[in-house]
Amino acid sequence: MISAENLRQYREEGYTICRNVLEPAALREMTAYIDRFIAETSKYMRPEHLDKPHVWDGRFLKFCSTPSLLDHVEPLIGPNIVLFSSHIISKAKGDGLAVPWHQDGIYWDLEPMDVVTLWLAIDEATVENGCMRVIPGTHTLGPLEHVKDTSPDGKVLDRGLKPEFVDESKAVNCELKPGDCSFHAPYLIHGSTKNTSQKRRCGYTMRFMPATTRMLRNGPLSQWFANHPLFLLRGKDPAGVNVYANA
Ligand SMILES: O=C(O)CCC(=O)C(=O)O
Repeated sequence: MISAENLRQYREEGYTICRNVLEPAALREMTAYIDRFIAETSKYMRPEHLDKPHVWDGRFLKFCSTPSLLDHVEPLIGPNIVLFSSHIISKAKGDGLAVPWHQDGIYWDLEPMDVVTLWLAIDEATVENGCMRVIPGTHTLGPLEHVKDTSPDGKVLDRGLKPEFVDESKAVNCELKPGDCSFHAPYLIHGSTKNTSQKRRCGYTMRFMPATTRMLRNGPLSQWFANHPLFLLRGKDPAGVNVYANA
């Protein structure tokens, strides 16, 4: 379960790590399904870019609804849990793209920006294979300026933070074993290096928000969000600010 120390760290530092959030059998099932999904999509999509698989494939929606995962999310955002998005980001051995330093919140039209990302390790994630790196405490800075990413390594996102906002000397490596996860807040500065190792690094990110967060369908990013489905996975909808695809 998530501990009081996890909650303190998430609140004060903007991230925290929990071990063994999935039963071994559930992890095996998810890993086998993701392996097959990566193989099937490999002809037309890099494995870092498998965005929103839960929208197209109900099995991923089921994975995101795993009770042990939601039990960890609930103390962070409360009992009414909405799946906002998910993304498989797998860096193949010897050929895994870097993720530039960024803040997730600048890509989202949410009000308030109350959402938590659960980054589930499918493979072991280490410094060598490009585990996620975070800069603790930066989640309170609010949105910062991002610029077109021109580095030869950072190609998963088209934009990265202006270098003046990133103090790499303060970065923490989120090293995880399969079945562990990290949680991070929307404005936490984070990124990862490319994978030149001989081990794949696959993670499945799931982004959850409380039912009180409104997703703007006509906001500045409406080309992404006008038709983006939300799923109420646990609890009720007392706020009534969104429409849910599974209601
Ligand atoms: O998987 C990574 O290296 C980065 C993931 C990320 O940026 C995110 O989950 O918000």
